[in-house]
Amino acid sequence: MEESLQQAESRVAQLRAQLNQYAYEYYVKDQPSVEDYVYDKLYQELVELEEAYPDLITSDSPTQRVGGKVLAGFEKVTHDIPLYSLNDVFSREELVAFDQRVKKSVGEQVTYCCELKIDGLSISLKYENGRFVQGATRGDGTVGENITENLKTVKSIPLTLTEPLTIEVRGECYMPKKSFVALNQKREAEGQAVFANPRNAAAGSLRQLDSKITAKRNLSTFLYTLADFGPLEAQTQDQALTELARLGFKTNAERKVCHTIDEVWAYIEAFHEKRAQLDYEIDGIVVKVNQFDLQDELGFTVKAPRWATAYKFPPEEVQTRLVEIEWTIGRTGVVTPTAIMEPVRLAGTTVSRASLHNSDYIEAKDIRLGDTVLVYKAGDIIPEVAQVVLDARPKDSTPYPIPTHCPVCDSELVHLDEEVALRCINPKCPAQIKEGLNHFVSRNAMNIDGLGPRVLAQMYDKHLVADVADLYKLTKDQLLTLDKIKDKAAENILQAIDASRGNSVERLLFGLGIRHVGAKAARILAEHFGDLETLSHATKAEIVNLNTLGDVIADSVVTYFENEEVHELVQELAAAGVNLTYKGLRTSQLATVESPFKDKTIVLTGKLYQYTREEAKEKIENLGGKVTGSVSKKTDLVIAGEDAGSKLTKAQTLGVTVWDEQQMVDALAASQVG
Ligand code: 0OX
Repeated sequence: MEESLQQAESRVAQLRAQLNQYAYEYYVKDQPSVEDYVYDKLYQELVELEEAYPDLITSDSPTQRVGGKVLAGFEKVTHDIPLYSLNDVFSREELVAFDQRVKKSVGEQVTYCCELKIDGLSISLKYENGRFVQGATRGDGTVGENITENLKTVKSIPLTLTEPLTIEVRGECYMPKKSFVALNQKREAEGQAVFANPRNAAAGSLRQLDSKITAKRNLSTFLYTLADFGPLEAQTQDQALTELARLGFKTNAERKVCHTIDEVWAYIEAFHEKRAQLDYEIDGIVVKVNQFDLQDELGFTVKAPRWATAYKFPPEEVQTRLVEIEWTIGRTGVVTPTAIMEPVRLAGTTVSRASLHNSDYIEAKDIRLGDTVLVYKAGDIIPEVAQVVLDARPKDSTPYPIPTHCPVCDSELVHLDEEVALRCINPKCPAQIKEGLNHFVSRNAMNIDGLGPRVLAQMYDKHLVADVADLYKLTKDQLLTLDKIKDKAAENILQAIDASRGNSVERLLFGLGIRHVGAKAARILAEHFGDLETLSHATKAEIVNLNTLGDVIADSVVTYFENEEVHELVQELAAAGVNLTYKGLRTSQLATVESPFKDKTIVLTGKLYQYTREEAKEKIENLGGKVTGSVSKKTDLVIAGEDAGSKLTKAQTLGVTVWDEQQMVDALAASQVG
């Protein structure tokens, strides 16, 4: 037995060394030396040995990269040496100015190490005696989150270094373009929301509480610096990168030491060209003073090193042809144009639709059908038409005729109160009514499942439903006349409609779609007036006196209830058994709620999975929290779901506490109504 344990021990060591070598060649060097099956066979042998001798399992074994326990949340990690950000430059002039500032400080002997600016997430990796012990996100540069479990699954991150050093290494974690495309294809096929770009996909993957999910996401890394170069010999950034590679890290091979700023510019231009061919996204070039002694002389500002700058590429633009302009009519009658274009690849996704904002935008840019247009992604996410390529305009082209009449009901379109938006003001416009029905059943409103836009549109077109009260008169036989609605679906729909009868009245109030009355105003009104009947007789003064709602909302509510048809609708709803009273918590009750949300100003951002944004908001508000839309110094807490973007970054910059979804869910569950 003793002997076999020893044998196992030595075989395990041998297997790990071999597997680590193969993995290094594959994931770090990008030069596989054996077929996958060779690796798989040895890996399986190691798994079996570790199963037989669990005492031999070590945290840096290759078998530990598959992910494991699910965390409740991410712990905070304080970076002893902060992670700096970079000052940006956007033009050759600004770059030259940077060069001049540097030379004025440290003289002409300066050289620059140019690196690709990888568009990923900054990470910091700690090694003790050559073993990976902790991995963290950048966070606000001073405090990040402990994502060790997730980073362990990233195969290019060595679990053991080639030397037993105690160091902290920094770099970028990213998702290769190919993996991003494959992931989105899979998500699309499974009906999940796709990621807007590889960066968001990488961020979403690193923010998983279940590291098994991260393990499947095929992330990679490029490391570029150390928190402290003490233990290494390097005198320059270029040597530092060589050292990092020697220790087993993946470094980017495209760096170049340049002796003049013209040479730097040539490097920038070359990679601007090559950018599309790279396997990973870059958003610019980082230019660093190469010599460490000169870096030390230049030092840091509060935020960034004076010895480096990031040249940011202009946003990617592509040309495509404008085929059609689609006009959609919203619930409030606003008519919005969307460009329908020949599909093109842009910044990682295929785009065929772009926002055109409003009719003024089309006129100002003289956008015409058949035009070749330049499209870019605003904020890297939403496609927009930047301009028309006039040289490519067809000779027979004519200005685009802005519609004068509603494309659905043909009534004349107007601009209300100097608005840029065009509106259809026919309250009987089928498009508006359909949108109104969609709004009525939506989650924040009556929350009726099973009634998607297509089903509702059919109900309306088949004259089963003309207004929201008609939903409560639907019969099973009527539902069965709709496409694709069979017995079970019809029953479910009827059940969902029936359940909504019992909703507290703020849902109905919001669902009626009174102009300017959002979910929050609806709740305030419902709580104060108690029922719809009382609210319908409220005066403007009574509403304004609540001190939380302004003139515009008050006017809108009063005007709404002055309409005779509205009274008929309310009577019909009452007759159909729809609850018209407030059933939620009173503010006086809120005062007794014990919860971490009480009296806190909270911002929700990113994608949530366990609740919708609105459900979360309602729950937090019921616990005495105030949910606002933008992050400021006054924000107490930001709840960041998957793919959270600028609001999260801002929170981190301001040092606002950030929770992930699970932390919120746990806190909601733990909160008691006293
Ligand atoms: C990148 C990248 C980012 C070192 C000190 C301030 C910035 N995104 O590829 N940061 C840095 O350098 C740090 N280098 C890079 N290549």
